[in-house]
Amino acid sequence: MALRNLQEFVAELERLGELKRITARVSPYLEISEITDRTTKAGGPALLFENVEGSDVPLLINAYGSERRMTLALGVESFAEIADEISEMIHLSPPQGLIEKMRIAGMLAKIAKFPPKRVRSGACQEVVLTGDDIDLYKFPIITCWPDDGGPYVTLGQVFTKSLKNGARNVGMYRVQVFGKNEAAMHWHMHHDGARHYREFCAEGKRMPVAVAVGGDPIMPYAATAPLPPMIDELLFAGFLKKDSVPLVKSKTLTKENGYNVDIEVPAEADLVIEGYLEPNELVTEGPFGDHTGFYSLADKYPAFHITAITHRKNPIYATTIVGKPPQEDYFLGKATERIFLPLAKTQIPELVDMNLPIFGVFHNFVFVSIDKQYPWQAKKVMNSFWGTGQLMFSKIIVVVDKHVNVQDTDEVWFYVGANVDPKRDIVFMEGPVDILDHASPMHGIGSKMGIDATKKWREEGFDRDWPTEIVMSDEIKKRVDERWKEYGL
Ligand SMILES: [Mn+2]
Repeated sequence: MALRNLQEFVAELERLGELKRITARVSPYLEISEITDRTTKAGGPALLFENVEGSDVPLLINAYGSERRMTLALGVESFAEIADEISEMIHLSPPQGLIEKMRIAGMLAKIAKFPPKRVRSGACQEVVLTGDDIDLYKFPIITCWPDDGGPYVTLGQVFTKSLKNGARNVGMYRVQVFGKNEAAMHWHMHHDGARHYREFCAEGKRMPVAVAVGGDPIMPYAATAPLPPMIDELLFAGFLKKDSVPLVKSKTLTKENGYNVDIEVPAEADLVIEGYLEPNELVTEGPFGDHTGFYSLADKYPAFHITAITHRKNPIYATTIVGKPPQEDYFLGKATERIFLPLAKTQIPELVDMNLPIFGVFHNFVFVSIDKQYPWQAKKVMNSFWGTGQLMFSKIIVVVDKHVNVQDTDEVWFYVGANVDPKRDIVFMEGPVDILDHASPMHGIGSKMGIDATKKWREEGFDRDWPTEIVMSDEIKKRVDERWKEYGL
């Protein structure tokens, strides 16, 4: 059953023994971060800090920090449930050729079955603060790491609209807090929010932006899902929930107030920060201890001027930290890896499974198994990855044969060691890299490496005999299984 808001999510986590309340007084400056880091790395529960220095608002963190809690947020038993549904959607539709367009239209129609709906009022506006009453410091906004530039809103859903066509985008971008009504908006140049901002800059217009925190537990996931720009994250959320996301009109970001677009916000949110960006007004943002395990350097990003804060009467402030893995964001990424695998297979049909291992922080490593049917297909697959959406940022791709379990990283390294002749099987490519990659020679561009760890064929120029892998016979395995107790081991 889909959960409607953070209050229901917290109650459900607590019922399942997946949440711990902390009543000891803690500081939002680094202390919560250290407690959370230890808890996540130990596979611990979601944490609800009820007594944070300087704020009356309780703070929820690590709510997504396990596969179980992640599936709970998505309202399913397993990621496979959603992946299977997407698979079915793909296969129900005509398979190929000219009909491709119709197939995509059919999928879109299915995804669009539960569009967001406007409602008259929402819990997110039970309290409305404007003018001098605006104060971001009412909320327990944490400073995560010692060299961070300041406190950051880390789990905000950032609502923007295109100036050109009014299309909505929801992204998860961090917001650095500078004062009670001053902040900065951190989005990367390839993010949809940044694209919208460029449109407003080009026309010299003020851009309205709302940042929602908390609310429906599906929203942080929808905001991070790698959707193409033409798919509204709220349609995807509706598809996942099997229900429409209720929206209310924001209090200040409206055409009546002189903006070119109206911004709606999720009715169930705990907190909404409304504000605007001036065209080309940039401030120094950062540094920030990032998901790479290193600090991202300070750089210039849009200043975010707050025009209103609205919140529930009893809000919960949801946040997260990123840093050296594993962190909570790994499980959001894992959900994407599983849910989007069937879609990746439509582009890369030989793909059997993929794993973005925890130590690879999403883009440093991708382990891929393929059903190899023709010579040098592993190299073809590498090129497909480097040409597909956000997978283009994959720095090191390892390709193995279909029987290798890519979820077992030691098993992958075993085949890299065993099957690779480095000079023959390693290829290099150049192109865009993740802008957080600090090792690339220049910001945002660099090289990538592919390792072909599949069995080599004669057709690939390998003219020795490839040895047979050692595997015990099924008959003996079965016999030993049956007699295991007898051995007294
Ligand atoms: Mn988007």
